[in-house]
Amino acid sequence: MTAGLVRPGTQTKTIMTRQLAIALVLAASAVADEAAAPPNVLFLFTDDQQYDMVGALGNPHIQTPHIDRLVREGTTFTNAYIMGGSSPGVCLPSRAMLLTGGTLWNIENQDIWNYEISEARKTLPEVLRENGHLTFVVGKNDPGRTGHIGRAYTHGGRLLLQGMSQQYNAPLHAFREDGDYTESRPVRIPTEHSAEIYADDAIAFIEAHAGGDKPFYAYVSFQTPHDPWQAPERYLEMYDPEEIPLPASYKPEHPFDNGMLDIRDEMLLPHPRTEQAVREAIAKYHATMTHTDAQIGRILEALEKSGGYDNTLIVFASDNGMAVGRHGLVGKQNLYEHAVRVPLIFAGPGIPRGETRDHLCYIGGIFPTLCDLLGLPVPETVDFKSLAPVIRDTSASHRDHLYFAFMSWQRAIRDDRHKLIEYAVDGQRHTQLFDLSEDPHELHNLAGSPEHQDVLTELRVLLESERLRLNDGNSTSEFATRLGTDFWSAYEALPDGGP
Ligand SMILES: [Ca+2]
Repeated sequence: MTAGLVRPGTQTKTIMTRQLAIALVLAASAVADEAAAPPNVLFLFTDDQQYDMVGALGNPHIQTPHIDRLVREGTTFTNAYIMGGSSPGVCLPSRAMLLTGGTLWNIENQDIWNYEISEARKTLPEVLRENGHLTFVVGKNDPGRTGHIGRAYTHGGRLLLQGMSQQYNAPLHAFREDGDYTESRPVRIPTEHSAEIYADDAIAFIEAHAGGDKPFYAYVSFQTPHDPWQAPERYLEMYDPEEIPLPASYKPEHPFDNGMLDIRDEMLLPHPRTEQAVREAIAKYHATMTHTDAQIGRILEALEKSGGYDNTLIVFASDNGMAVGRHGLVGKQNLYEHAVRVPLIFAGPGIPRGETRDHLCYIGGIFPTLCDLLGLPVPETVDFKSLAPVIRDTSASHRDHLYFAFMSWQRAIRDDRHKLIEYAVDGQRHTQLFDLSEDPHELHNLAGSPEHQDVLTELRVLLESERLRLNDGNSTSEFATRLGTDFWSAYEALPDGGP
């Protein structure tokens, strides 16, 4: 093309042609630089969103148009889980696993009242900051201790430095560049909803930095749809309790003591859980989710207007699920699918569009996955496996099974078909065995079925080997070790209680 512009014998035109050629080379190298520019990362994280609370994943009873867009534009993991919880506030260990990439037994300082992320493990935002990203945080920070915020983030919006609050009038702290929150006092705005505040601050950050020299990592951590289920009236009006179908696993009460029947979450609905109370709760829960989805829509729109959308990796996930009437429970202090299974979507450069993956995985894998996608080395302290090979090639393998634990009362394991849950509570053992391929809502306990005894035995052997491999009851954390030894000593001392 440049050669075609040269007209021999014309000095001026030759100079002009040279200038044009140089300009073209510069333009081409600018394009090359742009193509090679590391992508931004936008991490949208919700609180207590059930895995099936996404319209595009086959749930016609909830409206999530903006998360649906991410499903259409990205790759969705349909069997993504957390490992369980070491406290009734499952958010804490879930987020500590996410931020550090450590398993439930390798996150330290787990005491719920003194919870802090250890400096021994670099967090995902710390790694990105060290590699040239601007790092931004807004919303719920849980663990509430703030040491890791100072280490990890260059920028921030308003922060909730506790596990939960009212959605309006939330006690929010201004981000501090020095990372020192000892003198920080929260500010409350009675008329503004937390999700709108977090979206406002995320949008302001994106508008200020999307066109800058450095790529950004923006972590938008909503405190919704966690209760209290509050949203503007027009969202509440979208869901008529009379039209909400009861969950397939609805029960008025849980059939036995799982160790957590008296916890705060379980008091959100009356005993027995009436059909009407469950329908009303789900209506408000869904309204809160749809309102949060609308805030996600605002953030995505701002990213598009900034010109940064096409060069931004977007991750969407939640920290744990909820029961809200399933199995007679309300909270997340259990190992049923509705508690430990969560939505997980990746979208953006290099991510297949409109695809799903059914590989068994943990959301703790987000950390090494983002490192892989950004071409950064994964710290040795990260326990979870990267999902990048599976994102690129659906025939790649990931895990054969997943192990779950809840405090000192429940342990579980699932493979690609069956799930075993073992309980040892107050001198009683209970065993549940579900065939998830035929019974995804965990309705039919097969633990007493003669033809399933081989499967039961196999899963118990696997549970024991994973217990040892993961150091459940024998970890570096005194707190986690105690939870493990308490469960396993009770379990082994008690006779098999059957289903
Ligand atoms: Ca949560």
